[in-house]
Parts: sequence; structure tokens; C-alpha cells
Amino acid sequence: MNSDPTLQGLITAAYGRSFRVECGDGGTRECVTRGKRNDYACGDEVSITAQGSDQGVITACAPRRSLLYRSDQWKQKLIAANVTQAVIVVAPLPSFDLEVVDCCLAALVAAGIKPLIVLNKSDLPESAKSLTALTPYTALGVQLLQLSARDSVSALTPRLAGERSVLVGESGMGKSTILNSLLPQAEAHTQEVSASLGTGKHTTTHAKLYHLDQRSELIDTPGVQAFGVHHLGVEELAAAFIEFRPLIGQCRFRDCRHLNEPGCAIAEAQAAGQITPRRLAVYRRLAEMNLKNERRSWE
Ligand SMILES: Nc1nc2c(ncn2[C@@H]2O[C@H](COP(=O)(O)OP(=O)(O)OP(=O)(O)O)[C@@H](O)[C@H]2O)c(=O)[nH]1
Ligand SMILES: [Mg+2]
Ligand SMILES: [Zn+2]
Repeated sequence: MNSDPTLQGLITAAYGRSFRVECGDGGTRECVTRGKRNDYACGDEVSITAQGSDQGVITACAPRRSLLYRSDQWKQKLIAANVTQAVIVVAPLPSFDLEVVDCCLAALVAAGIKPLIVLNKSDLPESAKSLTALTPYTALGVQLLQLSARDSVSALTPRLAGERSVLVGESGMGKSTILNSLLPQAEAHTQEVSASLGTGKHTTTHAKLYHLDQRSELIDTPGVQAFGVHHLGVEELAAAFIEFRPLIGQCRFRDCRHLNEPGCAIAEAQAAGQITPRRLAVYRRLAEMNLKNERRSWE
């Protein structure tokens, strides 16, 4: 007789090879994986074999409705599963990199996850400059919200209702501070940014899911330095740049990669002022890099 029951659960924390699973029986168990498979993420719905009241082994994972991940040339890093929305958090201090926003946005579009940009720390005088830098995204139809998590997050609350959202961004932008303001009992660790380095200190070390209310969840994640999108092939990458979408298929060559081919509709749109040169340059750099990797993997 097998006395270890199978339970259904939700991964609420992912620490490398171990996972915290909130189970259908109301218990929370620290779980490991079986065999080589450990590609689970916060938000995954899993079956586990319970071992006692507080441990278990993950045995299966339900098909995902969405998966957010980043990747470099060597590996993929899962961020969150089954999220409906991602909140890209930026702040004027420490300064943020627009390319991280571009890459993150591309990954979200490709994964079918709704983006929302939050400009946090709007109490700081430098935020006016940050807002200007972000206007191209609002022109693309991406929602943008200004906040000061230290003062109030009430503008964000209605945006999270009924959604499973994930906070993403560079270190020190205030993701965990936003979480704590929404849910004081989360008591997530936050930390002053480094004045000498002008960067965050990578305070949050693993992804964790919190229940805001019965139907809204929020996942806090560790800050990233870069948001690699090596998993997107060149065609997919072009389609993940929102402003390129209506132009795809209109280039002279059907297999145009929008690098420097003649008759490229996207290059023409840029020349006509309809696409910002910076975004096209980012796309081209990423596309070149991904093509190089594709070639390498064929060799
Ligand atoms: N002035 C100001 N500072 C803020 C605000 N929100 C957060 N901070 C500060 O910014 C610093 C970093 O905040 P965290 O919440 O730890 O940042 P994080 O994005 O979670 O960083 P990682 O966990 O490293 O990714 C802390 O000192 C916060 O107090 C804000 O609205 N205004
Ligand atoms: Mg944090
Ligand atoms: Zn083209």
C-alpha cells in the first residue's frame, strides 16, 4: 500500500532545485524534484507526492498558460509561470537601462503576457528625465504608471485585481518595496542601493508568489542585470517589437531580417520617423547575436 498521497499544488517559491508548494489540502511543503527535471517556476501547478506534512517530491506539472523566461547563449532562466501580466519596474535612481526594458518587453510580447511599466521613486527630482525616456513606450500603447512606493501604491492596486502579476526589473528599482506597500505582511527584504556603484545590491534572491487577495497574486523576483532573449529566433524577435508588427511582410524580400537589406519596410519606417532609431538598433544587435548563435549551433 502506498501511504504517500498525491496532492495538487501551486509553486510559491523557487530556490534553485527546491520549491515551496502550496497544496490543495491547505498545507505548504518544501519539495524537491525527481530525476533531472528541475525546470519548474513560481506559478507552476504541480502534482506532488507528499512526504509527511511538510515535504514532498514534484512528479508532474500541468501545461502552462504562459511562461516568462530569459536566456543567454548558454542557459535559460525561468522567471514565472501562468502569469497574466508583468510589471516592469524602473526608477530614476539607480539609473536604469532602456535596453533591459526593450528585451523584457520583447520577451513578454512573445510569451503573450500583458506588460505594464511602473516608473517608481517618482518622489525623486530625476524622475522627469526618466519619464521622458519612457514616452516611446506609451506611444507603442504600453501602459505606464508613475508611483512612489514609499508614499502610496494605490494607483497600482486596481491594475493588479484579478491578475497574476510578476514584478521584473533591475536590482534596486523598488520591486520588493512595492510588494511590501501592497501587502505589509509580506515583509520582503529591501535594501538601500549602493551609492558608490550606483546599482542595486541584488537583495531578493529568489522568486516568491504572494496572494494579494482571493483572485490576485503577485510574484516578486530577483533583479536582473540583463534580460537575454536568445530563445527568440530572428523572425520571432522582429514580431516581438510591437511597432514592427504591422510592417512585417511588406519588405521587398520575403525573408528580410531587417538588418540592412534593400527595400526593408522597417528601415523605411525608421527613415520616415515612425520607428525610433534606438529601438531598431537594439533589435538589430539582438538579431545579429541570435543569428550568430543559430549559425554556431549548426556547425
Ligand atoms: N525615494 C524612493 N526610494 C524608494 C522607493 N521605493 C523603493 N525605494 C528604495 O529603493 C531601494 C531598493 O528597493 P528594493 O525594494 O530593495 O529594490 P528591488 O527592486 O526589490 O531590488 P532587488 O531585490 O535587488 O532586485 C530601497 O532602499 C528602497 O527603500 C520610492 O518610491 N522612493
Ligand atoms: Mg527585491
Ligand atoms: Zn525588412
